[in-house]
Amino acid sequence: MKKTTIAGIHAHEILDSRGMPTLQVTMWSECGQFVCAGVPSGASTGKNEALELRDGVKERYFGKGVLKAVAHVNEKISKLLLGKSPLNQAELDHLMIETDGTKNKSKLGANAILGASLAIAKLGAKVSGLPLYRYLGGSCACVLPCPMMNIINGGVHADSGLDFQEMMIRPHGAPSFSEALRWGVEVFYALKELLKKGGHVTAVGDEGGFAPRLKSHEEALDLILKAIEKAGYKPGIEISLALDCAASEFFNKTTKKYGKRTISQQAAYLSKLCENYPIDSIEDGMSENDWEGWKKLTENLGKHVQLVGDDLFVTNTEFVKRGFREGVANSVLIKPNQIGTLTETLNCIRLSSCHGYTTILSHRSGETADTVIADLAVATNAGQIKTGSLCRSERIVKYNRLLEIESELGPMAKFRDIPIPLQELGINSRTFRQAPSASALFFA
Ligand code: 2PG
Ligand code: MG
Repeated sequence: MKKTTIAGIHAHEILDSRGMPTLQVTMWSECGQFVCAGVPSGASTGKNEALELRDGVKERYFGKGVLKAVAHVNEKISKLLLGKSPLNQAELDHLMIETDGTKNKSKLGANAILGASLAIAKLGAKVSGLPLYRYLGGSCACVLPCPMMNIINGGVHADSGLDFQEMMIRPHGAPSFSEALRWGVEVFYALKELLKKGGHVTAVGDEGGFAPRLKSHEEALDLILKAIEKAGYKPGIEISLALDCAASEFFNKTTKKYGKRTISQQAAYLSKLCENYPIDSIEDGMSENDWEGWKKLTENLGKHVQLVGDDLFVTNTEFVKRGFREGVANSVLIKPNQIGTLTETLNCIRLSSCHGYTTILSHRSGETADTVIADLAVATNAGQIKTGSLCRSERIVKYNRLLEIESELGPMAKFRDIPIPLQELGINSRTFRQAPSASALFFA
């Protein structure tokens, strides 16, 4: 019989896509199978995220070194896992959670625990002779996610001067994932041309989207609409727009204002944007500290626009349950490093789906070459992924992994799981402005 137990674990410090330290965990089985897992890191982090353990030694990487987390993997976590079967994911994750013993994984560090947790899953898949998405999702794991591609970067991810962090395109009308990706690339380059013509810089931000200095969100959205048309696609019908406002970053807790806007003005502003543009998904339109504002936004837009909680929910079932109870948001952004283990990540996806909330697998702004979120999106049939723009290898590597999975699944690969052409529902680009297609796509 093949010897599948965990024979070794080793972590070391690597750099993420911003050149800041993070960790990589290598794990191997008795029968000599090796796997590696890299841990990402956010910039606009939610206050309730599990703790990313940093050394705090000013002389090394401005205090951002992760040698303590590395040592925790190599010592404490290693002791826990050696000799165990990687097939028992939930049990091993639970063991690490118990050993840490804190609510936010601050003792061992969520970065240390997640590195080990992802490595366990990868080793489990390897010793089972299965691709990760199939190992975790079984034979029904076949839905390729619609990519949400962040082609204009703002907020804390760029110096564009825009409050909103991400302006994304969703090529939901494409017949397949690979076509959706091609559409995205064509729009990205059409946008580059338009920016050049308009005398703007075409340098990119942290997630590979352009970061021009623009006067307003509307100017950015107009440019994206033009780029969609220039590339030969129909805004709203074939490609819609999505925002991540990352509003916690510009909400003032004392004055209760979003820049110059009051809470009601912020909700009204987002409604107006949805009337004027084919926007069908808004993430963190309100701050994590403003559940009242979130309620208002959900009442206004929640029936026909996907309202995604990122900082609000931090991939944590405790906060997601509060969302269900209070009727807040209708979608959950899923970032494994916000919660710290694969088991808890999968639980959050399951719980959200059970309550009719959509889920979106997501990268972080500081990424590694790890492609685990691509496999997770297919394993859970989540149907959506957010993994940046159409340049920068740490983003592209996830798209390329999805192309590989699509090709492997062949005719079994599904893309749009709701096969209702929007035209059949009487929705076209003109009526879209009153009746966004999101209702058809997300809530049919
Ligand atoms: C977000 C993410 C990823 P960060 O806010 O959704 O796009 O950014 O990793 O900086 O939190
Ligand atoms: Mg976000």
